[in-house]
Amino acid sequence: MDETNKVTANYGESQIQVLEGLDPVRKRPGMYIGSTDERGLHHLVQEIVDNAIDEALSGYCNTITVRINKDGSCTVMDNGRGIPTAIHHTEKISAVEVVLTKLHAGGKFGGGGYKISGGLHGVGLSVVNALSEWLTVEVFQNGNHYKQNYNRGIPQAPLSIVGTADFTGTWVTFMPDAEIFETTEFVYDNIKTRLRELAYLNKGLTIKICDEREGKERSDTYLYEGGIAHFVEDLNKNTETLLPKAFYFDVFYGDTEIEVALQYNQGYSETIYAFANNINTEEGGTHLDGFKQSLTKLMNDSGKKLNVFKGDEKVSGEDVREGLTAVISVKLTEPQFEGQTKTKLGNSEIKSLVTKAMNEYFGSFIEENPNVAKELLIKCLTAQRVREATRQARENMRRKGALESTTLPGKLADCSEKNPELCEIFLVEGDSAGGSAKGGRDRRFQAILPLRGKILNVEKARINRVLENEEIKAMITAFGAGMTDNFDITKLRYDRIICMTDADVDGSHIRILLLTFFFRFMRPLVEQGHVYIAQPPLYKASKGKVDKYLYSDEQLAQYLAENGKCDVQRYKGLGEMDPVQLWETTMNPETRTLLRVSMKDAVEANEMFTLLMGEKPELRRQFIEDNAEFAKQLDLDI
Ligand code: 1YM
Repeated sequence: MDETNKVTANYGESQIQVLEGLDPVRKRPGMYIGSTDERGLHHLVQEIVDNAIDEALSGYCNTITVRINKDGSCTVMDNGRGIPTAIHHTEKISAVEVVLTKLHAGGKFGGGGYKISGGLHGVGLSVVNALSEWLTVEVFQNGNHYKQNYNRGIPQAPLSIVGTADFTGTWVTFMPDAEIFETTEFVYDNIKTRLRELAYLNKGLTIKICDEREGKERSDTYLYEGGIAHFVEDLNKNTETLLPKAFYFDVFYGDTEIEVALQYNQGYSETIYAFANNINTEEGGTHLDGFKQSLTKLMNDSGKKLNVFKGDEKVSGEDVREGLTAVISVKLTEPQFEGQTKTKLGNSEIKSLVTKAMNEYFGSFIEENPNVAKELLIKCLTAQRVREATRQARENMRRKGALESTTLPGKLADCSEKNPELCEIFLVEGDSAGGSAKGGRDRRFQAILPLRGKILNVEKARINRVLENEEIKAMITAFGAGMTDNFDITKLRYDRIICMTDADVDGSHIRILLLTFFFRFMRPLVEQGHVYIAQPPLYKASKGKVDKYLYSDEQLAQYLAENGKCDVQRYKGLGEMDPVQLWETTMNPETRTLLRVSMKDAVEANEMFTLLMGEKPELRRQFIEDNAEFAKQLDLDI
């Protein structure tokens, strides 16, 4: 068998190398699917979808459907060749049963094909089977409809023919085992996000998802003929772009496929996603390195050639990537994943292949479109000048001791505890609330940083203005972990960063400005769950000597219904509460409620921030009209 041949004809059942049974999976599910929480549960769907994607990548399948059934089970269907049904020569059972009941270490069933969509290298189906209360596999092949049922990985009968079929494909239906999983309830949006990403990454493949659970009925279909070019245009859809369409190429070097899509927008942030075999390589790797290096080199060469750069003027990688949105996707037969989370591509040959492809395609693009090239080069030069000015501003600040000094900002009331894991910092809106918070806090572990007025909207500002902003400078020094590329979470001085703003429109606005700043400049803070939102009460109801704090209109209505006449005071701002009240209602860890800000999906978060905080007010207005309910929750200031 030719290991490097993408489409392996006649691979089939005889190639399967059998190893062990499924006991280890049920004994240690975490080893196979990471965890048994909601994340692990959705991993099951992913594993089966990965098998179907492999079949699509081999060129035999163009539609994949995921259905959440009425009874809470999940069905994954593809229209590929169907898992081989013939009897395996040594095991004396059908290949289907081998695939569903035997674990296989390492590469997928003896190699061949791309087998690339990640996952567990083909052990996925058997792992899902082992962790399902019941599972049904159906194969449509040779004009027959085959079916087999399993309970907790154990076949209830051999694979048998139950009818005829005039199409081919594989259907797997499974009910996750409640003995194994903390929750067995599938979350539609969770599955949907990944399926949409897979549709972008596999152009021409139709991926459908539907929910048939009572009261939750909905469905979505994804098909992107433009693949990652469409992805990039969607990422940029809330921005002003330089060119109406993304630049895109797709090339094969032997069995290795390289796809790049890019498009510049008028913003200042850099959004690059790199994938290897459909896996989001969050830690980067050789494909990303190759892309970045060749982009910088091509721009510099072109700047010289077109006489846009004077003398020995040069731009840096950062200058070239300001306002860039790009997706790099490579597919290869033997991916090597490295790094802490195994999301860094290690194959060294990929770097030179990406460079070669970029030179060939992006090189020709800028040669053939000198006017576009000039516009890009001028943008890079502007970025460079601003960066230079910023560097000087930073240098001046450093000399003045503002940025990296250990001198904490004057208005910070720090805590006495020095172990960051025990410490928290409240970012408080306004000086009067700051005063109450300073008075009410437990000074051993709670620090207070009052923020004056609105902080800068970093989505619309260049980095030099961001660095000049007093409130932002104060946060950077107080947190102690730097920002952007220099952000080092291990230096963080507080485990919890708590935004404590008024329960009104201004308060919500300040909160979203803070979140935008964290997302763009200190993203690990958000990713690793260090950011929280305090929940101050909206009302105080007093009856006789008893005060009751109420945190929503619903709570107030209920309280009033249960207690006849009482005095209701509406808190307009945190500043109206005295220190004791603020401690009791909002700051005391024993009694308070904090909302933790999480970021499940960076793509969606990016979309939200560009939309809500970016350059196109008309989109924002439209979004708010379309999402009146949601906007009410966010209390957006329109
Ligand atoms: C809903 C899940 O598993 N589809 C699927 C799986 C296989 C094939 C086709 C397939 C692969 C090959 C040859 C091959 C698998 N086959 C095997 C094995 N969908 C889903 N569709 N013929 C059919 O890889 O050469 C494992 S997975 F090993 F039996 F060939």
